[in-house]
Amino acid sequence: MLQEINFDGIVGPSHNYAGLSLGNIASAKHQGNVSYPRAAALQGVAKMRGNLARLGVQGFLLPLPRPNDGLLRALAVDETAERGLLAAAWSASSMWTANAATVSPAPDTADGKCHLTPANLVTMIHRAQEWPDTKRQLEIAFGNREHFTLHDAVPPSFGDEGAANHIRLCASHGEPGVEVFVYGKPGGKFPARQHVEACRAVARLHGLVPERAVFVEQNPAAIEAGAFHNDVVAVANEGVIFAHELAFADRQAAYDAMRKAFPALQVVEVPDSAVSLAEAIKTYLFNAQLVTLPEGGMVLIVPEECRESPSVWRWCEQMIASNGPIRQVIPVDVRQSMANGGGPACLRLRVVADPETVDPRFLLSEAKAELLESVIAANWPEQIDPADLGSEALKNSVTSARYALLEALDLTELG
Ligand code: SUG
Repeated sequence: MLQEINFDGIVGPSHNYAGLSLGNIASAKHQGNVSYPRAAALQGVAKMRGNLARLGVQGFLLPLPRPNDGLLRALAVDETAERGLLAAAWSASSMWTANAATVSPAPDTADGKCHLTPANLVTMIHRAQEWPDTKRQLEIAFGNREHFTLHDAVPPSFGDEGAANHIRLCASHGEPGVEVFVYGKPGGKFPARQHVEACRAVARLHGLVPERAVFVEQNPAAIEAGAFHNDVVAVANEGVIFAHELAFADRQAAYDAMRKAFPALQVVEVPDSAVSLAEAIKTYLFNAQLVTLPEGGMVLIVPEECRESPSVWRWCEQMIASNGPIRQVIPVDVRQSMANGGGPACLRLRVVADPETVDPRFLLSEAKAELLESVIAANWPEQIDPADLGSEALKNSVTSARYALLEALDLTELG
C-alpha cells in the first residue's frame, strides 16, 4: 500500500559549525562554535524513534563520505586556501535530506512511477558536492525500477534545493496530488537558491500534468529575513497548508493558484501580528513535520525552541483549542541541527511508496534504532572544534565512524 515514508538523514560524524551558509541566520550565528556530533546524531535517532512509534514506518539515509578528498583536490585546497573551502569538504550538510531530492509520487506522474530528482544545490559549494553521492544512495534505496525512476540533477546554473521548496497537496497520500514549486527571484541581499527554471525542469522530468503543477514565488522579504528555503515558512500535508502570512510574494495569488488546482485546500495561516517573521524563523515553527496519524488527525512536530517562545507557543495553544485540522503540537529536541539552520522538516525527505518496494536496509525498526544508537555512541566524535577540521586524527576518526555504520547496516557498498 502506498504511504508516506519519512527518510531522515543520519547526522554525520563530522557535524560542525563553520558558518558556511550565507542567508541562513543560525549557521552564521553559530560559526566557530564547538559542535557535538554524537549528541546531534542521537537527537536525530530519537526523533525517528518517536515518528516510528507514531506513524508505524520510518526510513533513513546515510551520511555522505567526509572529508571529501575529491573536492579538496579539485579546488587544490592547501594551507593558503580560504578556510571555508576546507570546511566545505567536511560539512555534514547531507543530514538535511529535505534537500536531497524532489519526489513526485507515482499517482502524480505520467508513467505511474515515483520520480526522484536529486537537488543540484549549486548555490553553495558545501552543498553542491552532495548530489552525486546522494544519487548513488537513492539508486540503492529506490532501486526497484518497476516503481521508481531516478533522474540526474538539473544542470547548473539553475539552482535546485529539492523538496524544501516543494509542496504536495492531495486528498490522501496514495491519491493523485497537486505539486507546488516555490521559487525565489535573485537580486536580493541573500541568494535565492531555488530558481523557477529548475522547478519547471523537474516538473517536466517527472511527467506532471500541467494543470496539477503550480509555480509560486517566495516572498523576497522572507528570504531577506532568513527563510533561505520555503520550508522555513510553510509546510503542507494532504489538503492542509500551514504557512506564515508573509511566506509568498503575492499571498492571494498563491492561494488562488493552489485552490484552482486543488479546490479542497485548507489554509492555516499565522498572521505576522501573532508571530513575527523573525520569530517564526528563529523558532522554526513552520519547519515542522505535519503528519497524519494512522488513527486519523494531524500532528505538527515542531522544534523545542517553539515552546520557549511565548508568542509561538501561545499561537500553538490557540490553534489546538480552535478545532482546526491540526490537533496536536509535539516539540522535539534537534538543537544541534537547529544551530545550523535545520529543523525537524529539514531532516527528512518524504517519499510516498509502498515500504515493500524500498530496500529494507534503509527502513527503521526498534531494533535498528538501537543498533544506530550503539554505533553512534561508540564511534561519533563527542565534539568538534571547527579549528580542528583538516587534522589527520579527526579525519581518521570521522572516516572510521562512518564505515562502522556502513558495516552495521550491511551497506559497505557505499564506502
Ligand atoms: O543549506 N545549513 C543548511 C540547512 C538546510 C536546512 N534545510 C531545509 N530548510 N530544508 C543550509 O543552509 C550550514 C552548514 C554550515 O554552516 O556549516 C548548512 O548548510
